[in-house]
Amino acid sequence: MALLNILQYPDERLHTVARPVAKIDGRIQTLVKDMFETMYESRGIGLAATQVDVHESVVVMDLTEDKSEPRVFINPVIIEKDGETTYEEGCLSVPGIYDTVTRAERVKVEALDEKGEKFTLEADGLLAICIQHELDHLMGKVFVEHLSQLKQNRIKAKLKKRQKHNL
Ligand code: QAP
Ligand code: CO
Repeated sequence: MALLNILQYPDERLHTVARPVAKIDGRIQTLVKDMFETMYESRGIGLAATQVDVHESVVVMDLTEDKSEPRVFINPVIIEKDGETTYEEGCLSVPGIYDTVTRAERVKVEALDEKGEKFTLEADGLLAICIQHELDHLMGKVFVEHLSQLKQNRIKAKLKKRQKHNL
């Protein structure tokens, strides 16, 4: 087991588009384990491989308080979406920043699990929001990019300043 380093916005590597996983082997299973460990340690509910500088299509998620519902999405694709909802989102790559994002209310996602089994999931509520947030990461998009340019510039300046002070 290992804790992975989480890239912090505005790191340009967060804009890398992930490639599909060709084969679910020991390397991917280790990546999944390490991503869960890293997410739980940081008290997150979702983490995309992009955020730990691995540019392959892997997401882990657990919306529970007691780590009882770990979910793995490999090569996920949203095949249906409808409705509209807003939520005050945050992100482990944008620590301490929360703002309102509008997304689809319901999504249907197709993906592989950690054993390579294909599954389809219909989600709403926080799960649907989390799926869309994490799939954005795989496409190189961070939630702040849903906000106005003014807000993005303010967030960038704030995080750069914070990162400079931590040198
Ligand atoms: C994405 O976000 C998400 O700023 C997952 O200091 C967010 O796990 C999906 C976190 C909202 C749906 C709704 C953020 C932890 C965790 C922080 C996270 C922080 C500590 C964010
Ligand atoms: Co995020």
